[in-house]
Parts: sequence; C-alpha cells; structure tokens
Amino acid sequence: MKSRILIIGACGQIGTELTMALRARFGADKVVASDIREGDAQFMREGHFELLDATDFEAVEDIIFRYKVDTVYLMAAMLSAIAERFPSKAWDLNMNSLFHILNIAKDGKVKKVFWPSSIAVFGGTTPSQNTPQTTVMEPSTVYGISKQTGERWCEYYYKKFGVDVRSIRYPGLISYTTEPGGGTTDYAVDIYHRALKHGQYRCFLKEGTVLPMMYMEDAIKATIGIMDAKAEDIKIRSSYNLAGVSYAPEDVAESIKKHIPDFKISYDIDFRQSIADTWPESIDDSEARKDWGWSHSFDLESITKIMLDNLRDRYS
Ligand code: AKB
Repeated sequence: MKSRILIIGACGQIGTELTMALRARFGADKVVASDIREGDAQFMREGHFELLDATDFEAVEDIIFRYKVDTVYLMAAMLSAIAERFPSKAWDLNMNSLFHILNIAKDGKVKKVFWPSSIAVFGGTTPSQNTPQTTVMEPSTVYGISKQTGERWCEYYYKKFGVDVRSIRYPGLISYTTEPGGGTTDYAVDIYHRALKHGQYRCFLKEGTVLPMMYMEDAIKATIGIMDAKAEDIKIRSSYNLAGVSYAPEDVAESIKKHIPDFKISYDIDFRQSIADTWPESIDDSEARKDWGWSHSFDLESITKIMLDNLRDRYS
C-alpha cells in the first residue's frame, strides 16, 4: 500500500483547509487527519481521523506506524496571544510536538516534514519594512521564541541528520471556512463576521498598525508548493519568509465600506497591540519566489469580496 500523509492539528485554522486540499489532491484514503478535538461532521465523515495529543510521542508514533505515514504536516501550535496566557503549556506544545516529529524522521520512519513558522520570529529590533530573510531576530513573545527556536532545530536536524524538513513563516491568515484561535492577527478575520452581523467592529489593534496578511488559499498553495518542490531546491532549512499583502485595520474597514457603506470601526486597544508593535509591516519573500516559485494571488480587495460573499450566506 502506498504511504499516507498525516496532518497533526487538522482541525485548526490552517489544518482544516490543508486537510481538505490534500484529500482533494491525493484522495481521502491517503490523508490522515488528527487533532486533540474532533472537527465538524462533514470533515469527520470525509476521511480518516484520529484523536491525537501532539505532545504524546507514543501516540504519534503509533499513528505513523499504523497508517504507513511517510509525510507529516505538523500544524498543532498555540498562537501568539493565547500563548502569553499559558507560557509553559505553549512551550511544551510548540516545542515537544516538533521534537517528536523530527526524532521520528531522524529514525527514518517518515520521509518529509512540514512545520509552520511565523512572522512572530521577528521582534522590535528587526527592520520592519520589507523584512529580509536573514536579519536581526529578537522575538518578544513565547510563541515567537518557540517558533524561532523551532526554526533552529529544523535546520539542525536537516544539517546533522539529513531530515527533509520544510517550513514557511506565515503572516496573519484570512479565511471564511475556519476561524483563527488566539492570534494577534485574529481581528482581520473577526472584522468580516462583525461587519455582517452588527455593521460595526471594535478593533483591539490601533489605527495604523500595518501587518503582513495572506488569504488562506495562497497559504495552502505555498504549503503544498514547498512540499512539492525538489529537495535540492529548498535552500533554506530554517524557514522561508512568505508575503501576501500588508494592511492596517482602517484599510480593511475602507474595503468593507465599499460593500457595506454604513460599516463603522472603533478602537479599544488591548495587550495584543504590544505584540503587533514588534512585528514587521512587510516581508521580503524573494528567496521563496526564487527557490521554489512562490507567488501570491490575492490582494485586500479580493480578500474582502470573497470573505463577505461567503460569510453573507451564513448570516443572512
Ligand atoms: C498570530 O497572530 O499569532 C498568528 C501568526 C502571525 O503567526 N496569526
């Protein structure tokens, strides 16, 4: 029997859409979704699913063995805002889940690994405009520190043991299918839900807070794209910068107003502002474009139209 793909954290924001894309591409039988909680009924019906705690080494190894898994997408993680509330739990999840998979791959039990990093690896001392691939990185959040450390371990396992691990630094991701859970960029999804439900949105980041963002379809394309690339084309084994669009809350509000003219935004800043203040405004992703042909397709106007068109059905 041909080997299968395992997605750990398959019911999260990226995991859900990634699972659907991989099922569509390879067939449902070839994909094993796993998470600490179940997904919705349709998601559960459409393919293999296993309840899995990503920090449980034996359980992870057992699923890899039982399903003859050769490729792992490790999407389980605690995001920036929530990780500040549960620092040791976040460190435990974000680091141990990675070690488990890297060690299993080192023993030759899986061939290829995808692990997500984030723009959170950058910090207040990083150049914030067109942030280079290689630059100062002094992250100030638990999440950012875990992602930066994870990047170092990925490169180490590649260089020392030949583990074929690939990674990208995701910006904030926008999707109507799944909601983000506990990030600093969550406002950029929530704003569309509130615009349709209440005609207004109170934003926890202040006006002028420009952050890198990306439509989920682009993010899934990048994720599958880097995994499809020939091993010799993946020159960076820590994690690739990845860029889509950059905008501030008032830019989203303006684009929503083109569809909902009475929409209003107000501001009620909380602790997430201090996280956002340390993150870049825009990203130089020329290495990803050069090495494995990455390009993005969606700008803010197209994202807004897709989000409103698709969410409108849900709220009408
Ligand atoms: C977050 O806000 O924590 C995430 C991220 C940028 O990694 N969306």
